[in-house]
Amino acid sequence: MAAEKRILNFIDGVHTPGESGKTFDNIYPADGTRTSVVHEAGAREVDSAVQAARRALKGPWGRMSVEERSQLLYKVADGIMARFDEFVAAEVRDTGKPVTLASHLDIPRGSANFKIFADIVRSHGNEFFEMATPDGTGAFNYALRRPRGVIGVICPWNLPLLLMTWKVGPALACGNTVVVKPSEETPTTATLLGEVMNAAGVPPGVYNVVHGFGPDSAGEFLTRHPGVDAITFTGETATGQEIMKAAAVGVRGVSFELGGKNPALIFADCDFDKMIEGMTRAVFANCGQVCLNTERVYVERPIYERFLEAMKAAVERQKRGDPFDKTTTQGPLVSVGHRQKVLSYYEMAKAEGARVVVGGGVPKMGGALDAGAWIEPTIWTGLPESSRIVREEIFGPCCHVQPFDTEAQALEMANDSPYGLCTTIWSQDISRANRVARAMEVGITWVNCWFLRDLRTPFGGSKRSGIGREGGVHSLEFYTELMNVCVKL
Ligand code: NAD
Ligand code: 6OD
Repeated sequence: MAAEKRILNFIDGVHTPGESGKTFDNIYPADGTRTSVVHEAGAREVDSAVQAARRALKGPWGRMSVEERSQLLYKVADGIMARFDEFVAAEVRDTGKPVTLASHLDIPRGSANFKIFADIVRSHGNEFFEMATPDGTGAFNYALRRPRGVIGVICPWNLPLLLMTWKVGPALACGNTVVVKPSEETPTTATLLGEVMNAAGVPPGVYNVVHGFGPDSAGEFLTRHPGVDAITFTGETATGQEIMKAAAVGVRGVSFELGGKNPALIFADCDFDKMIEGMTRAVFANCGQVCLNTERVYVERPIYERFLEAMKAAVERQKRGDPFDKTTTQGPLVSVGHRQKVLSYYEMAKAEGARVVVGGGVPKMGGALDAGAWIEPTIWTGLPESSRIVREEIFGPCCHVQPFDTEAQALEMANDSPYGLCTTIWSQDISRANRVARAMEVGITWVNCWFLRDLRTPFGGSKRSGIGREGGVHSLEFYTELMNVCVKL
């Protein structure tokens, strides 16, 4: 019998088990089987990782020029692509997402996240000001960007490699070192990346990975560690609040990408077929487990019934099944535990008297897949805007659809949320689309598209959806500290 796969921590360039010997299971959500055993990091391993990261700051990494660092990051990007199939398979087994999604989105973006920030740090200039002085000789000022130090990177499970490298890419490009805590649900690709870092020649201690959970485990040990200079986190708003308390000790900086309850505004003059194609992705991609997914849909009344029918038909066309099958479009949720949470909202919707347009339950898959975290994509209508279904982030393949009569009414409902991550607007009247986009209280608006990404643009949420913006040169704001040098002539 083949030995069971073990996922180890990656500290100072070495894959290492935790000293406590504690492990936890990594489950394939499509059928509930165990794919590997993960070694949990205790406070000791987290401390070793932070110490290694500190040493690396003072070692060869800290002395490298921007050009040398960038060349290593291009090698890391290439290294991911060289092991593309392994990364894809690992992401599919950890999350249950369809192999086509992992192949077209997660892994290519994992690689691109290193390339783009290596490009940006090579081309980005800093401020320079000349000034007059009373003695007439003059002076000049220039700003230097210096790394912040050791960055704690806490990640979620929905787009594991993509979201982790979205932070590690700029952090390393700016000369920092990192200790990453991947989600306990998806430990594999962060660990594989350790091998890629070593093969690329990234010095030991620059990239470290500790496995475990949040409270009283690796996540909390990392965010409370005084040797961590700043924390970047993607995950739930409630977790962000806890991490912020930890970061307050030592007055450390945070960058947060948090939850959302994203609206779509659909006007009767949209290109209907393109809109349905876009909205099918916006609501159901990754089984509704993208922070940018739409869970509130506002449709102008003349096309409301047509919209419901077309979306129902789109749901019925989805192919649910083996995530490794290239024709599969819907995989399971990430875990049976998460399905429990999503199903509790499905029950709540029924109890509150929602009209279920499609879905609403657990599908019969047949065979081994019945032990997986499968769920039906679901569309509801008929609930008031005050309903918890309309206000709370569910993070599943579902949405509530509300008709509207005027632009002002649509805007009022769309903005009436504690969250402010993103919106998608569908209209062929570009003046109206712009007007509505500017009135939205969110960090990102897509017009006639959804999740179309240019990595140079600012990315992040308003209100309770986040703090700060990452992406392009905006990432430099968080991952570097500016120092002004004033030189009197
Ligand atoms: P989560 O907040 O439960 O967990 C995220 C990470 O935080 C995990 O690694 C977890 O172990 C760790 N963690 C939990 N408690 C902690 C603590 N007290 N201290 C330190 N670490 C702790 O989120 P999740 O369930 O993994 O991901 C789904 C959530 O993430 C959704 O709310 C989604 O909207 C959000 N998300 C937001 C974005 C964005 O860009 N805004 C992107 C992806 C996901
Ligand atoms: O595309 C990105 O850079 C990004 N941060 C996406 C976030 C998706 C949330 O699940």
